[in-house]
Amino acid sequence: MKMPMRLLMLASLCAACWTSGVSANPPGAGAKVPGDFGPPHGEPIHAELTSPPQVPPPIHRNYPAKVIVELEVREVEKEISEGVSYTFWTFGGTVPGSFIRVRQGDTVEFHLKNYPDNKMPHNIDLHGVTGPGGGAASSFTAPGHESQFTFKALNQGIYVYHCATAPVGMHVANGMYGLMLVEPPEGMKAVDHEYYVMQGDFYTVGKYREHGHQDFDMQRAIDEKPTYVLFNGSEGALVGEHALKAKVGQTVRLFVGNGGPNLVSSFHVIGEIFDRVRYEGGVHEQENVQTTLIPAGGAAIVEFHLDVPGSYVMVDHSIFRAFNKGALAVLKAEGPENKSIYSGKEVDSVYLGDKAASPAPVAEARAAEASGTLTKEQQIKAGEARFTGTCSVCHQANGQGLPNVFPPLAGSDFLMADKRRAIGIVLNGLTGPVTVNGNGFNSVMPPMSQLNDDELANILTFVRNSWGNSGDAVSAAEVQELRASTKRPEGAAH
Ligand code: HEC
Ligand SMILES: [Cu+2]
Repeated sequence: MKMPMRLLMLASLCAACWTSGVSANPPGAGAKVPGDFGPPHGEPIHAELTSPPQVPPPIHRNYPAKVIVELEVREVEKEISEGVSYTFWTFGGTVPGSFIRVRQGDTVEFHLKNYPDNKMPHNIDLHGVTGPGGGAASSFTAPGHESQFTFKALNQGIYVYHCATAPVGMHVANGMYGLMLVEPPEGMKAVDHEYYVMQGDFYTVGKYREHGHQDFDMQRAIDEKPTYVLFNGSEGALVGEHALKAKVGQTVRLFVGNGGPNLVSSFHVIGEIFDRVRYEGGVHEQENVQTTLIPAGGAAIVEFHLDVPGSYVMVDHSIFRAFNKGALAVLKAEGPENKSIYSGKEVDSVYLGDKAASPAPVAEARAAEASGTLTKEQQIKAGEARFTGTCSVCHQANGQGLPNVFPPLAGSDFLMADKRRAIGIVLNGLTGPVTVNGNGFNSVMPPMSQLNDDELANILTFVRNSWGNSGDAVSAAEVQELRASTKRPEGAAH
């Protein structure tokens, strides 16, 4: 007797939902669905896709169209950090993948091509698609093949897409994600610049900045312990000459995604306040936001205007990721000073770290080291680039230190007296009283053991040959030898 009673209740619940406002339209073919503006009009349009950090232009169209998207998966070897290469799996050859821009109500004919030289099958799950798997099942594609499926972009917003081929985590960790913008029918408010930035976490067998080709490390990925956390797939993607650009007085809109696979991003621009954030990529706006949370597999649209020139550093404010795993990008604003709003100095090397200097000499030295032709001069130049933002915060850019606080490296008798001791100081730090050029210091220098052997060797070669110092070069082998012979407590920087 109980079962029929239950069925009856279910039936009446359902009856109630037919008459509620939510389901005013009967289901089935021909139903009117919100965001469905009817069949596509006009000739099919080929979507213009862009590589990051560029965004395709606004759509300015007042009718639904059929839009053809052609995306090719490429497995490519690229630089993840200076001197470190990694095999990325990509949508369109870049990490993140090509930016797709359509209008709400558009019918999207999606073509996924898997480049013949690729090794893996791939597919695509678009979070902006209504339908099981977001396209994943319909788009499974072997190397050298192409698949096609069609969907209607019913919901406006900014949506992540990603590969969903097993092992899904590995495909995502290798860079298989990107963004699709579904513009509202009336378009978006005009701004001066639109840019595409996407965070991701990467897992390599070698440690941070360990040179050479690095393989994916599955166990690290499972443990959620990334070696790199990056914007746009490389440490150098958005710094130096690749920094984003704008002018004082202009407005900037960033489409910020987070591909994960694991980490949630606390996205922050140092020195700016977001005027508006469409958090979680939805339609609601929050105003005057300092840091916005972007989940893995999520995105946000942030907008701000620039009043003061300078370098604005974008970070994941889980801050070790920014300074020790690479999650740092720069927006450079040019224009006249506005001292009534901000009186300070322009570039802050504390926030830029070693990215304040040009990485070119570092790359040059590494190439020379690999070919066995490294000269002292090359080491000095490379060391100077890494000294900036690493040692200069305390010992100052000119090596003079600060009286009673930080001892000088310039003309330092203590430094020059013992090369091996100097290597040990940088590796292991220094505490207790020391006398440098007759002046006493009794403070603490933290260990700098996060530096690689060659970075440390180059820095010390620079320091020992600058500001009146002159000495022989320090080799990576000398650093390696001392590092290996040093015992450190469990958990101390390696
Ligand atoms: C956070 C501040 C800080 C940073 C960063 C720092 N040092 Fe030091 N350093 C100190 C302090 C403080 C001392 C003195 C420690 C003491 O009193 O025992 C010192 C001492 C030294 C000495 C021995 C004294 C001398 O002047 O000859 C050397 C050499 C040295 N540092 C090199 C470096 C190098 C190279 C780097 C960058 C890789 C670096 N330091 C980064 C604070 C720092
Ligand atoms: Cu894939």
